[in-house]
Amino acid sequence: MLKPQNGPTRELVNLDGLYAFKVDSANSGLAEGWQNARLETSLEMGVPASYNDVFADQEIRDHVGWVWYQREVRVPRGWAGERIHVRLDSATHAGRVFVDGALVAEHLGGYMPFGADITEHVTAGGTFRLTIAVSNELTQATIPPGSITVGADGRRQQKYMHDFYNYAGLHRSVWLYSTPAVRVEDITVVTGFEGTPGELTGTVEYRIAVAGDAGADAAVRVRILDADGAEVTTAHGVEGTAAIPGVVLWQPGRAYLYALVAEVLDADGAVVDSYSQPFGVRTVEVRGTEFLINGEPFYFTGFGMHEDHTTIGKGHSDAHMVNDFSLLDWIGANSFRTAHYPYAEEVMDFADRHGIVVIDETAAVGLNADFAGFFGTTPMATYGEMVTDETAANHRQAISELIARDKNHPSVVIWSIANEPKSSGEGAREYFEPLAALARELDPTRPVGFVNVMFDTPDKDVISDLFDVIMLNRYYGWYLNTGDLASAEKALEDELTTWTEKLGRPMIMTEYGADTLPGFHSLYGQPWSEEYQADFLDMYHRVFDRVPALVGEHVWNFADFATSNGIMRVDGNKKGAFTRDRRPKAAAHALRRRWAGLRDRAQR
Ligand code: BDP
Repeated sequence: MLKPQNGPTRELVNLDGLYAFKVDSANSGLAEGWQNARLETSLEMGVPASYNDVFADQEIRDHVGWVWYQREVRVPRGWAGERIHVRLDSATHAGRVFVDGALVAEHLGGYMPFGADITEHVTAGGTFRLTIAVSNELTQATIPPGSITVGADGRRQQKYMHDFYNYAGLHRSVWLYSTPAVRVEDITVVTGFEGTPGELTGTVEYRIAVAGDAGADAAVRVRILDADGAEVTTAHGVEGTAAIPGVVLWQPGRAYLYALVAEVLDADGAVVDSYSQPFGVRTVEVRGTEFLINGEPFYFTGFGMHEDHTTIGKGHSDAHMVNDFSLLDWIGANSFRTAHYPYAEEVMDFADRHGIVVIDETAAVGLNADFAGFFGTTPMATYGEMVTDETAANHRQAISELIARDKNHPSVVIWSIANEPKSSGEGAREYFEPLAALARELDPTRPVGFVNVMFDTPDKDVISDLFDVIMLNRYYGWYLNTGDLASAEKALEDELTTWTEKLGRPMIMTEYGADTLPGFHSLYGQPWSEEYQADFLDMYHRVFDRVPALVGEHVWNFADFATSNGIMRVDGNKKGAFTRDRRPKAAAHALRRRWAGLRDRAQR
């Protein structure tokens, strides 16, 4: 799926900014036809942002159901004869898009782009009323799942089994764009290289999908440009392989991007459409217990993160993004995981440009009824009862859409298809076997994994052999052996040794962390103190350094973040190395020292 772009044959108009905003308190807007007229409201809401924390109004914050956004849009007058499209980079968790009352697009799943060709509904030079209804409901069928209950005051309440606040709204940009009728619809790039260091030749296998009636004489030309925009090679046809002699590899910490310019030509050789797809030449491979990037062992340092900030919630903001990447650089992180959903495409592009390695995760978090006690949800069996065929269908959609969106990002080295699902007991293997196969079929070039929960130790887990890497979230010394780092150290090492013996695959610690109250200090190893967080991480690092199959450490979490209410959380989850407003805790300085020392190990 191509990101809209400006180019010689395409134009792009950004529709971010203030929209009229209305909360559909009775969830009757659709039936009453709110899409057919101006919204009756005095509220305005900024896009992109979560709406929850913007208004000083608990009813808006806690609302379960639809909210409505509306604005007038003028179509550029030069667009006559072009195809005109609307695109939402996301609508969390479900979106319906109306153009002057006509439903043009709908989508389920809160972190993926969608849109529609609206040419038949609009006129170049004219205006139209864009109305977007967004629902934050999570049900048994959605990814992530949830359930809705009704409180004593009659208000609906959203329950879910994941540990981050259910922010909602238009979190990412909205676009209007033009394309020619015959156009480049999709591009897939797979890279490799051969030769000896200093004399490498890159290979670029490409596949281009063309939409519209191109006619028998139409042709596709591919031009590959280097980072300075100089043409390095050309190719012809909708698929093929191009060679880049003297290729510069995309490497962790040393990004280098080429562009593949795909052009559709008419019978006279004139360019009908042109799309420029950035890509990097690199390989990823699992060999034994090693994780290789460009044939070299790679050791992950970094965090599981969240898209989470005060006021804007999960809204994308370029300035906040640059700040987060600056902090990753400051602390010496070479990678992160998009816990627990796909992040904004701007984030993925930034990682590509700056050589940051990414574990890319679907929004399948909380497929685990064993968490009922923790989140106060109804006890039930995970497979067959909580997770249904509909969940599985939406999970397949989530995997397919993620790979379609992110397949060309050199930064992405692993697909994580779920976080902490139940991976033991009846039903787990039946559920995950087809999903692992689907991910591999859609992308045979990247390792596939899921993130294993602490209950499903190697003696219980029944699915990890279906995956290329073992990704573990462990909380010895926090939820288990609380305050007892000596026992935690033994338990952790024993478990990692058992995994190595059982499967002999590379392991990444995708979460380990301790809640920490900034400013709370203790001489006595007390949980929640800044000293305990640093000691806890030190203990894990001692163990990691003794386990050769452990190929990466991602601390939970990069920064403190908002969660739902619960007796385990005080104003959110406090396991950040940074506070929610991005100030370093003592552990951040300790991590910075460790990761500076690991640089050589990470990028040999
Ligand atoms: C893990 C989850 C993560 C939580 C974390 C925690 O993957 O989302 O925030 O634990 O408890 O279970 O802090």
